Amino acid sequence: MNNTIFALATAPGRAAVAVLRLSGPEVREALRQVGAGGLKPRRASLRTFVDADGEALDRGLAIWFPGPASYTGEDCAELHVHGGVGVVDGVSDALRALGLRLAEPGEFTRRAVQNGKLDLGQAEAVGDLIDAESRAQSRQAISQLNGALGDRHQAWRGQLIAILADLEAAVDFPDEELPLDVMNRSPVPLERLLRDLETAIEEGVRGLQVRQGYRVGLVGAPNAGKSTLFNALLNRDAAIVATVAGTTRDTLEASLDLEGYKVLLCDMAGLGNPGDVIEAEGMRRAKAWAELADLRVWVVDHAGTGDEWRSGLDLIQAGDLLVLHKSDRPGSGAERVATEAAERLGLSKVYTNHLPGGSDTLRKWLSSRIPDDLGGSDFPATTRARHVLQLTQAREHVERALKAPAQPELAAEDVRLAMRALAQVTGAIGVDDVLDRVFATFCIGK
Ligand SMILES: Nc1nc2c(ncn2[C@@H]2O[C@H](COP(=O)(O)OP(=O)(O)OP(=O)(O)O)[C@@H](O)[C@H]2O)c(=O)[nH]1
Ligand SMILES: [Mg+2]
Repeated sequence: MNNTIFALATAPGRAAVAVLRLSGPEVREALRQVGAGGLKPRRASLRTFVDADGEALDRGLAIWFPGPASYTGEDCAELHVHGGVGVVDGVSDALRALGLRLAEPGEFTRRAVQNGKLDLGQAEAVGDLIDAESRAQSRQAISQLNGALGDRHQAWRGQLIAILADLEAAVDFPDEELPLDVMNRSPVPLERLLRDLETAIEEGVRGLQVRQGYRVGLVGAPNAGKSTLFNALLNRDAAIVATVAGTTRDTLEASLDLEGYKVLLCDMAGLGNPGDVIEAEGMRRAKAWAELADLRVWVVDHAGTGDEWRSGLDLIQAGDLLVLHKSDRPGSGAERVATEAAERLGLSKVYTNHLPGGSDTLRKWLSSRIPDDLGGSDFPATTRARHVLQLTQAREHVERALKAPAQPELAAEDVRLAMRALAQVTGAIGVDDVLDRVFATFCIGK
């Protein structure tokens, strides 16, 4: 019975209901043994669950999902029991005593992939859906679970098979009477595919931002008010605010939800001349985070004097935001020169302060900018570095294939490699069906 697995599908701990999930060849027999025999497929039935001695463990619902029309493709079942630790342990012990094994992490979904119920992208989407902290994350995962990734790759695969068929024909039957344009017609679909792949790779940036969180870094001089803004955006006292310049040294990350998108906000050390090794390390970390951020909020003291306003300017990029903070105090030369620098770089500008409602302008600006950056008519199907990597490999092969128009055998090899790279995204490896298509579409063979 070792191949039949079970696991608690709900979170452990006290709850109204807990769901135990079972999958494998011995599920039907196990159900019978724990007092849940005679179930109708996919119908919830009330049963008293018992152990091997016939002692009642709980009364709850049992559902039987005979394979292959089940999540894993195998025989599956769910036991809905009362969510007390004692009940869950009792039923788990009874299942273990019958020889069922506790599932490994992700094992149900892995079986679903192995049995062809889900492709790899969909399996990843299941994980993303469970981890989703914002509406955008869950929407993106659902679109992937519905097969966004698989559908697209299926279409590309079809295109590559057709291209390969042309190229194979040119290689294998050079003297036969091929349609004249066969040799010349593959560049057009290959070029179109190349553009599609490039778009998909670019989309990957957005897909990752939605899935992992859009990274916003607060950059500026010590004492500019970064931690004050960090706390205001988070609505809690997360970072220490003090009159001492150089209060924040570590990079502090916290996530917040803006318009349904997950945002990863980072407070960091003020930039300038470090007083000691700790400050120097803090500034090094701050710069590293800011460079990788999707957006830098350049915080400048509205009432600042001297050259402090410049801090962090070298990190700021077009499209970032200038925040003139402490706007409750009279503006100074810093306001003017920072504004000029911002105009040169094409930055937007807002005014904030620590008074109630004083950071609303910043929140509003972010709430419009982030959905603008991440939104679109669809969520991208490219959501992880793994997808981007495979797509980049596929693009390289398509590019190479395009460079070898006079050598169809070389081009064919690159098209095959491109297919392999794409197949790895969805986990559908195997290019043998290409040959079938060659003959089916061309009718050249006998
Ligand atoms: N008048 C005024 N003072 C402010 C405002 N915001 C923050 N301060 C004060 O400015 C000082 C520095 O604020 P912080 O938020 O700690 O500044 P920081 O940029 O995080 O500073 P470091 O962590 O040292 O880099 C504190 O004494 C705050 O009380 C504001 O809008 N107006
Ligand atoms: Mg600080």
